[in-house]
Amino acid sequence: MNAPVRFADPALPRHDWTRDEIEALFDLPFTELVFRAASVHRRWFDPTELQLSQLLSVKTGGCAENCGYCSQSAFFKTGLKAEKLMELDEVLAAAKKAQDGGAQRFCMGAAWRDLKDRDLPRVAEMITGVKALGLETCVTLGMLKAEQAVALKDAGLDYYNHNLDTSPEYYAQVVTTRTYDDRLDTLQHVRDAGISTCCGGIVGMGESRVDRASFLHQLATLPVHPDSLPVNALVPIAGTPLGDKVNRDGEIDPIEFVRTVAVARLVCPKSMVRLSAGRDDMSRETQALCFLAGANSIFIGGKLLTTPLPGQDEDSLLLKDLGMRPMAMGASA
Ligand code: SAM
Ligand code: DTB
Ligand code: SF4
Repeated sequence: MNAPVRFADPALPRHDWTRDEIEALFDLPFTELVFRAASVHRRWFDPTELQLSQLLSVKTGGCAENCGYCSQSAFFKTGLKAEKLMELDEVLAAAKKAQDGGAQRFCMGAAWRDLKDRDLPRVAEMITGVKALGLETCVTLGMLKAEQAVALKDAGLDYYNHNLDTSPEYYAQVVTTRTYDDRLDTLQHVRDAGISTCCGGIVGMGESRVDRASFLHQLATLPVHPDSLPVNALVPIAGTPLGDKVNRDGEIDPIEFVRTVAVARLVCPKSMVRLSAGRDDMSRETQALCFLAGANSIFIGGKLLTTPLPGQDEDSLLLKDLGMRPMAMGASA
């Protein structure tokens, strides 16, 4: 007797995805892709729940990297004023305000190429203080050494954000002051220290669909899938190479953006897929499609690091109209 044919369960996390398989997902009819992503989403999460994070730029501008999308790079004239590392009490006041506004995770970003040991004690105090308020903690500080990651973990760090940003093939069109492997090394240090990873990228930088598939292939074949997976739509910043290019060539099509979210959900089924930068320019309908396609996390609070987000009233109304609510804290898969 022939053995029954068994199909692999599409909701189970896999690390052996091929690029061809991921490109084939992108090429599915839109309705089929979104249906599959929504089906996988509800196997691991309640699809009516959203995780809510809030950002604060604790050290703004003057960055030594040349990321072609970034308002904070010292290489480009974007009109942004560089500021020093914020004081602890200012950060804690901002975190309290974020918590009162409904944030569950507080993410502190610094425009650094890498963390300098001299700045570690103050950043560690910020993490410990924010954690003591009862918030989840996240920082994004550029490249880390292994021992620095351990020190951040000891301070109470829950998540470290470090994005791969795009495909390895398109990377040199985006940044040349660091390599893809530099990024992978920091992610390894973060995992080794027992910190959860937040790792994603940006779409709409002039990359092709093949690049978007290759970028998601990188995430899907990491030793551990990112715990949080931010999908940013480029916020075009005047004065940056990619902002100027996208202003000329046009932005990513919303349908293609939703496809990217859906494929992210399918290849990293247990990750929190975050609808991140670019939400301010998105219609409510596009955001709703993203949630249907498996996005289950957003940034709130009116501002990302240097660019705007929808305000609290607008987001509360969107959640109410969609019948969605904040996820219970610590519910991450
Ligand atoms: N300097 C640190 C680093 O690069 O890892 C942390 C801060 S950096 C601003 C965090 C992430 O924000 C970047 O990796 C990028 O994915 C995203 N980002 C920055 N500027 C953006 C823009 N204009 N549009 C969309 N995403 C952006
Ligand atoms: C991520 O992927 N997106 C966030 C967070 N991680 C640090 C940052 C978005 C920044 C958007 C541009 C700005 O506000 O400067
Ligand atoms: Fe610096 Fe981060 Fe901006 Fe790149 S994305 S220029 S590393 S702040």
